[in-house]
Amino acid sequence: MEFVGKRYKLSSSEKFDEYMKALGVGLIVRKMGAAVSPVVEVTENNGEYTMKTQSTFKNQEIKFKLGEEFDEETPDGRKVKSVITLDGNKMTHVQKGDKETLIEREFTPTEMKAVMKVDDIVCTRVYKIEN
Ligand code: DKA
Repeated sequence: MEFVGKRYKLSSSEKFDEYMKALGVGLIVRKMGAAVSPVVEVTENNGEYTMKTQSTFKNQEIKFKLGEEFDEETPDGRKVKSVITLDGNKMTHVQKGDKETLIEREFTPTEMKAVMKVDDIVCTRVYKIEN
């Protein structure tokens, strides 16, 4: 996969505050979440994927196999059951917890676009490639 090992840094974000609010994230964490530009990197080794999301607020690392449910702790501390699948350069990430969240990430040679949905909120975050 061409996006493996590339670093993508947040460059624009829409409706992220509404998204976090719908997930019950408190004001202070929302302010910190809004202030940082995380860097996302996906690597793969023998079918095991690692996705690292790094920022001065929090570093998160999840490990998963495509289509297999795993336990995830989100950067704001929710414990969810997640499944990630891949179709070409499009990654679909379903998180089941108190609420169900859908995160679709599309990787291209220049950027990664994440569309994050919860309730009727659609948050769009675009990350630009760093290397
Ligand atoms: C990102 O990957 C953001 C990930 C969203 C996490 C949900 C709420 C976090 C609150 C700081 O850029």
